[in-house]
Amino acid sequence: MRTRTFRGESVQAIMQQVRDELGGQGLILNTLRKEESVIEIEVELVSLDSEGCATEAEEPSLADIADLARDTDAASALVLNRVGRDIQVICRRYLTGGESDAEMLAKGLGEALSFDASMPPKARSIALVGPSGAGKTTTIAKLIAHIQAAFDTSIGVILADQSQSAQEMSLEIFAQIVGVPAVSVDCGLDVRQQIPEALARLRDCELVFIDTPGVGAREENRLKYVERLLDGCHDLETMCVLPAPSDAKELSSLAQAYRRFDCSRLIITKVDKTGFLGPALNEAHRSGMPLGFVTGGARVSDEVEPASARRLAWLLLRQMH
Ligand SMILES: Nc1nc2c(ncn2[C@@H]2O[C@H](COP(=O)(O)OP(=O)(O)O)[C@@H](O)[C@H]2O)c(=O)[nH]1
Ligand SMILES: [Mg+2]
Repeated sequence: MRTRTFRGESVQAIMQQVRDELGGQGLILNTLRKEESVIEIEVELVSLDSEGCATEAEEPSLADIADLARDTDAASALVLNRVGRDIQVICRRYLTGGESDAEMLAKGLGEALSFDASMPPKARSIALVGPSGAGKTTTIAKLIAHIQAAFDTSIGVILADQSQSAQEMSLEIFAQIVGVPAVSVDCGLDVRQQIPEALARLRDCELVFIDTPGVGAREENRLKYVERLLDGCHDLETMCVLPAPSDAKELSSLAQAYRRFDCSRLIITKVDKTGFLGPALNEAHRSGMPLGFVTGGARVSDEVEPASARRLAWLLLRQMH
């Protein structure tokens, strides 16, 4: 992938540079606020890619993967080693005699887990909650990009995480580039009023994403703060964001601590970074939370895709090779 980084003082000035130099062909990959008056935008050079660079190999079909898996009895090993006992028991019904079959594994996962990737959702506002660094902000940007490309839905964002560093994606800048109104909430005293007021300001938007501050499982004060923040908000769906590369105990304490948020779906991030999806799937199974999306990649143009049993079977079997 050919990329280029542009720097400037304002989004308008940088986007003008992008238009002048790339003829409007750039795809936004990342947006950072380096300093108060320095904005950095990373852009993929789309036109160069399509002419000169090899495109990524197409994803093999489930049948191809099953063939590969059969040789090494991969699915059985996977079921034994990478997912928890409860899921194993269900998958074993389908993977009889140690036979490795991706379709059968997908059937097992389909029974062990539930899925809900409906988007746009039924609720008007969606808050993503999760630990710092889980990928909440990046996932919101990815979802916005996908929804804008597919639907005619007017989107807004509420920026409730004030602790962004110069290395982290700035959702404020991204929103400005893609024409999405953004309202920052001030972590003042009257925390319960903040989101309803921001939602009122975004009353013309059909769908509003809320980017919340990261909270660890043992950070009781921060957990209470986010709880209060979302408390007065009606017509809200909360999604729990858990990074796949985490240990099972940590995921379990996070899921437990987040019960107070009444999350209706789970997003598993960073599946590109780990060979072990098992702990995250175990948590989905244990909590009974439907899986919404899985993400793979640090940039906005990287994957956020609907979670499905077939896709998870593919991801799990891919990790065997
Ligand atoms: N490899 C990989 N990195 C990701 C993914 N999602 C986010 N990141 C990176 O993880 C870091 C934290 O992401 P961010 O969205 O700021 O997390 P937040 O603190 O939960 O908002 C950033 O460097 C992101 O680029 C993903 O799916 N895969
Ligand atoms: Mg964030």
